[in-house]
Amino acid sequence: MSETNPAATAPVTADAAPHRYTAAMAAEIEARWQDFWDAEGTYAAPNPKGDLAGDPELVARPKKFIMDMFPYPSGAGLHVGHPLGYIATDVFARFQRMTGHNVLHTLGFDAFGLPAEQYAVQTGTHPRASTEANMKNMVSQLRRLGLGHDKRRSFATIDPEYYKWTQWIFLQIFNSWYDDEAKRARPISELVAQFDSGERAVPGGGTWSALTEAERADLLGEYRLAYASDAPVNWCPGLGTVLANEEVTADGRSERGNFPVFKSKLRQWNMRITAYADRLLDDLDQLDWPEAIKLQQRNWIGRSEGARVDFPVDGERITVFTTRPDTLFGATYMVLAPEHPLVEKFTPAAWPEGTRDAWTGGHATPTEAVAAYRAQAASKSDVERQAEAKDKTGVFIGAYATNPVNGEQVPVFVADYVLMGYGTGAIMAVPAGDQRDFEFARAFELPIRCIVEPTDGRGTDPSTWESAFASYDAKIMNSSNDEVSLDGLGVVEAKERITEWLERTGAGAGTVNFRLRDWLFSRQRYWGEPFPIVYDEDGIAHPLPASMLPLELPEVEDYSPRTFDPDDADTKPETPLSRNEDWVHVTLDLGDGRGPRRYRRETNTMPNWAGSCWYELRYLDPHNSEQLVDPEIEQYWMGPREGLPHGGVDLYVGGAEHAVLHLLYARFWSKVLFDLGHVSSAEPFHKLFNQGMIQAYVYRDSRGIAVPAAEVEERDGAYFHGGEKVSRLLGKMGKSLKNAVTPDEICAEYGADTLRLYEMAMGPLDVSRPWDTRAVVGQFRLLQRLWRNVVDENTGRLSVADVAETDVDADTLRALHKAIDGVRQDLEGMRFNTAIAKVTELNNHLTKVGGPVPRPVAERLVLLVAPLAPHVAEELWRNLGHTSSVVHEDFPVADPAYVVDETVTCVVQIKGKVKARLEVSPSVSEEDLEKAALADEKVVAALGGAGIRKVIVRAPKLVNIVPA
Ligand code: ANZ
Repeated sequence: MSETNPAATAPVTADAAPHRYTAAMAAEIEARWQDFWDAEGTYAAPNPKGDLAGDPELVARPKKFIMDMFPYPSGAGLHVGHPLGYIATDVFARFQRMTGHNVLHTLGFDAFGLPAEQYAVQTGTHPRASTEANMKNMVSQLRRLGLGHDKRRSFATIDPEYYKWTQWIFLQIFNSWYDDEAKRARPISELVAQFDSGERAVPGGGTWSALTEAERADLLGEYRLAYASDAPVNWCPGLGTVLANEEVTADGRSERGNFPVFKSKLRQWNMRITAYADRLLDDLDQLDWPEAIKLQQRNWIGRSEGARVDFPVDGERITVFTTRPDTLFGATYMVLAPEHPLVEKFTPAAWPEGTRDAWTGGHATPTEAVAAYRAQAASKSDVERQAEAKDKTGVFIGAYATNPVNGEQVPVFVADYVLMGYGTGAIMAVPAGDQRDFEFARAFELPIRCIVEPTDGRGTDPSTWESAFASYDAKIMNSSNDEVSLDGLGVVEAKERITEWLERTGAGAGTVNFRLRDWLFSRQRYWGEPFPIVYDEDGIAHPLPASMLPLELPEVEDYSPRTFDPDDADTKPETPLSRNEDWVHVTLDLGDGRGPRRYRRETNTMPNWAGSCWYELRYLDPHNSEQLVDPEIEQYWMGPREGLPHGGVDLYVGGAEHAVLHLLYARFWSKVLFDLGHVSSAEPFHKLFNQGMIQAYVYRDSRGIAVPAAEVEERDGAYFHGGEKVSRLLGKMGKSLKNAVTPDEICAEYGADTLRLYEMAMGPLDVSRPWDTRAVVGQFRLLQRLWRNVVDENTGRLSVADVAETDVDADTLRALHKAIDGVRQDLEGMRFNTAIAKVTELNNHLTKVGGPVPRPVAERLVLLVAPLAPHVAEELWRNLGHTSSVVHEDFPVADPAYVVDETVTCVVQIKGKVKARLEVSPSVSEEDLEKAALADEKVVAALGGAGIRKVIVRAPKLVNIVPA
């Protein structure tokens, strides 16, 4: 059977009863209420002030800001997997509205980025044109779902009025520095004042006033939170752009496009996110996020405690970072990363006497050997270099360093297993304790000294070992000099003692190292925010004054990126904006007292992450053209309060794939804006929830090519496409796998309320689940029964019994109040699937009882359904005679008198004789019942200390105990 064959469901839509709930009726009801809600502004959330100010009674309520990760308007449109999260937040938002909150819920578009540009290149359409067409399509798809968005607050990141503020934030970041003592960002002008007054020494001596403009710019560049630098960056010739570390996969390829990525030295913009490493780590503790995401952020930030140790070399020194300073006595050689800036300085013209052949790589001089090795290392990715299994390569640079702890001369190598981007780019090698060092030492005939007592029986002679020995439980040995002895200590104590010695003698110090690198912030793209930066004739960067924002993207003839042979590491990026000479070269008066001058614009653009770094703030005050966000409005929706120590959005729902990209970047921007006093919230998203994925079956023919799922037929448990047998596997849903089901199809067949219910009923929200079009009808039938319980299908008239609650039978009242209690708790806890199960149960109960449903029950049933299936609820609510929207009604509250479980009597027998009776819940588990029976006084007494051979439990009514 086809997955979306309309014939399969025809019987439920073609119907005799003229007022039955059908797809056609759903379509009519849904369109009508959607128009009504739009016209009435039903979902408008009032601000405390400004252009969106509104009903003071609503403003006075506690607020809830409920947000989705906004979509990228892809040309493929939505499939039923996309709205899963949007429906969930909508249900939750509606529930919050009905429980006394002022709820902000809206949706915008993240619309800069690569796909639009690639599509533009393929088709010759301008990225703006295709992006806008895609957004239009998505807006209508989303509208059909009846999402209760405050549409006044929607925007796209490509709107100049929006990216004006993205650029403005860039300028704030550019114009600030991180004060390590105060542990916060401060305006760069305050740093200048410190240099100028002498309060802070100008590095290298001299005074601020004696520095040239270029020298000042360079010095400030060392401090600015947004800075340009020439560091090695991830260059991806296949995409024609540089990438952030977060955009490079574990095997050294671009996350998008899967092209090789190389390290290349290019002048690029960076964000000094590393300054915030500690705070980004610490504040995680207070966020209500899934542990898995917190862990990914912690690992990405990668805090390592250890020590910095200096190894003298000819009056200079090599500084290493180690997490194991306790193994210093076992350091028998050193390694510098091939790119380490000191390599040249320490490499002599000739091999020193006694150099082993194995160390030279067959080269006549150290200079030659190092040059050849560097060239070889440059062609490898970091991951290839670090691979545990690979043969260790390297060359001796012809120099020796002094191990500070024992004065030994240890040879210095370059080897690619040491990375420039981590620690200090140099290590002390301890072959006995580190496997990579062990393998290297074996390959290069270097000494291996046993400095921890192996606990695995291998003995203390490393020449007999097959691997390094690593354990935190072992004791240190062979590790003492005249001043310090680590022998016999455990690792933790030894670390402390040696660190203290290093600090006392000045040979080193305890330190913390982070894995996190600064965020590479420029891209060689057209379709992104232009940088509000110009360069003067001396190449000094100047920020544009805020009055010149937004700096709009110019129209260009050719917006395609220049891409290259994906494997050619020696290529250089070219920015599309640089092709527009008139835009690039300008005469401007920056208002800095220098008058009009010639400038060259920055032609890189910002990465597509920029726009999503602060969008939650724009939702608050979307039309503000004077300020980023009005402080009072920001404080109202985002400010810290009880349960929200750093403030932020109350609920943020989206995919788990953004753990270290968007979520880390957005937290960083928040903290900078907080430090600079622009916002009161130091965290953007207090509670995060990751929804699961909707999966779909992928059908493949014998060649492994996906065939359209809608054309596949099932016969006797096998699947066929055009007569050919095909395989079936669960996978992603999407155009490329030819298994996409669109919300439009389902809405046409059943209506949006059914789609909403089905998506919410499929399983717990955080779990992935397979889509099954054939199962959707189950929720449609629920709505039909609901309808039938309130409206007469033949006359279309209300069919409820106008009686008082006191006249309702006790069973029904119990069913009602239990449902209210359960649904309330489930909606609050985002367990939408179990909430639907409880609504279904109540509805079935009413069907079973038969007769007209008492009005007090019918009304509350409709209210319970309202967050989940808002259109049908609104329609029934009005049918019940109400004149105001169900959206703002109060959610029912259960009467506790009916919620307490009834009990049943459980008989406890010993050897078949009744010894006790227990009152227990009818749903008691066998385990609990057994425990309760064995703990009962009478049972204990009757057993009289005898052991138990067997307990037979038949919950909830019987426990039979057989004594030993
Ligand atoms: C001596 C030592 C002895 C080390 C031992 C380990 C075990 P984490 O935990 O990830 O911070 N290291 C330091 N910088 C490096 C670089 N740029 N490239 C490759 N390796 C580097 O790892 C820190 C450890 O990784 C450091 O501690 C250093 O080796 C190595 F039994 O120093 B260790």
